[in-house]
Amino acid sequence: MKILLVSANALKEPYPVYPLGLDYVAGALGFGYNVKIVDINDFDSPSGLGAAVKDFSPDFVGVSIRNIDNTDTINSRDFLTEYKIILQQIRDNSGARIILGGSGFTIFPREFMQALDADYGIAGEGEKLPLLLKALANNADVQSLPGIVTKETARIVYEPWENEIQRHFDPEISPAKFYLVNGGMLNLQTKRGCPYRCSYCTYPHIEGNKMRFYPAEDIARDARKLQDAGAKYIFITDSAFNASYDHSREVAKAFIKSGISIPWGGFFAPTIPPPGYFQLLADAGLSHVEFGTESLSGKMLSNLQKPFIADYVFEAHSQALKAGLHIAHYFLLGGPGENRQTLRETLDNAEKLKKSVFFFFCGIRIYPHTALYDIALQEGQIKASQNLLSPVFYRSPHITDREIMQTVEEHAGGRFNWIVGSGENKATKILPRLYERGFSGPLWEHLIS
Ligand code: B12
Ligand code: SF4
Repeated sequence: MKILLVSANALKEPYPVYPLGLDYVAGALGFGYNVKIVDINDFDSPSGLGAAVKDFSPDFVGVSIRNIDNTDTINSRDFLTEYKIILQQIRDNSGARIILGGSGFTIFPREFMQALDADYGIAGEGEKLPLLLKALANNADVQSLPGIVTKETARIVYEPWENEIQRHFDPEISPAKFYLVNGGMLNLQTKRGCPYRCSYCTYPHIEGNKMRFYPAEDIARDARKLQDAGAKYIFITDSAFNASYDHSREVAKAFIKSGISIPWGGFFAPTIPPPGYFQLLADAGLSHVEFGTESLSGKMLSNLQKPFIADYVFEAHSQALKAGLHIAHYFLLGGPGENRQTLRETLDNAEKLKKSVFFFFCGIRIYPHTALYDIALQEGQIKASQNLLSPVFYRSPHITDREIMQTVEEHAGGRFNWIVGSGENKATKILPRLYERGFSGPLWEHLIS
């Protein structure tokens, strides 16, 4: 049986992101199937994809839907039209049945099934694909399989995959080349799941609340494969790399043992690290720490259900700085309870975080299965029947987005490391130029003067 896996993500901001999920889907399919991965970025036009579909003549086409929209309150852009064109190319060039999956799909499975008129979908981990294919081959009832979605599915069962997980990465046949040439970044996952429950966040829904760890040696072996394939930088895609201090330390030690010499980075929660933590990670090649700080107001941190207080942020920052790491803090402003006072507190406290880049986003995207969804519903900002595939952002009733943005801009006073919104800021225009000149990695450290 021939299975074509398609990465439909053509977004190149902040940089092109390697379709890691498809390596796992290919790993789950194993050698029992004839599997080919194609990436929309490898074609000059959608008809190029059409020709590849025709040439391979698949029985099933799996389409990975990662991004729904660019999550930007100012220049909002969604990708539904692009996905419709991709599905049309597949249909025009084969009679294959189409299966959707991916993190974006998992947030809105029913909406995507309707909008794209696909045959099947898998909400959650794609490791379930062989189960779906086997059930279809045996004419069995697919509706009873957890996570399997059809246009008729009324209730979706989200069940984390507890069995073996295997990444299939072969630089000769994977779409890695495009990413190696454009930015040089590949990616890696060390565990799945986030144990925290921040009020606005989809990650615990996508990956589950229970952390499921991969053996440190296996991760280091995969990292080594990426390095040998020519990666200049590895991004660790875990929800929060340090959500387990023990496991992330094991990973760092395994990196050292297996001779990982390229820099790497990831998302971190600004909780208090054990002594020497960041130094060990720096010794293993960690170069960039991206803290999901979101606010530095005690009231807002509590409203957003963050697992830390402002003092923890200062401590985590200081330890990362001592280890010589590049640090960025991400802020989400305008959540429930945000007002002039909480905003002022956040901005004043940010001044205490030296040698850092700050990314300020205003207005929080409302997603189903989050506490923020319930708050927005109660406050009448959304309706229960509303289709949220088109982005809706939570607005604090106490302060306007405009005032938040203006206050941050004024406070920033033109400093390059204070970045408001995404994309349109003067400072963010530096990054594409650096990529063109052959630099690799997130590169936001170049914004610190
Ligand atoms: C890491 C990450 C990033 C990193 C990526 C770095 C890198 N080099 O990899 C950075 C910070 C750069 C980033 C940027 C952005 N991101 Co991001 N990111 C993530 C995150 C945390 C993990 C993604 C990941 O790699 N997971 C690991 C892999 C293994 O899982 P996976 O791809 O989901 O695949 C599994 C399943 O989905 C499924 N699957 C996947 N494909 C398929 C296909 C088929 C057929 C099947 C059956 C199954 C299947 O099986 C896989 C294995 O189990 C997710 C949230 C999350 N927890 O998922 C957000 C997420 C994907 N990002 C999101 C967004 C919005 C963005 C940005 C647009 C933000 C912005 N405004 O800049 C950009 C877009 C970048 C781009 N060019 O595409 C959203 C997408 C939803 C949406 N609203 O559109 C997510 C879901 C977060 C959220 N808000 O909910 N991101
Ligand atoms: S914001 Fe980060 S720490 Fe909080 S639930 Fe989401 S992934 Fe976990």
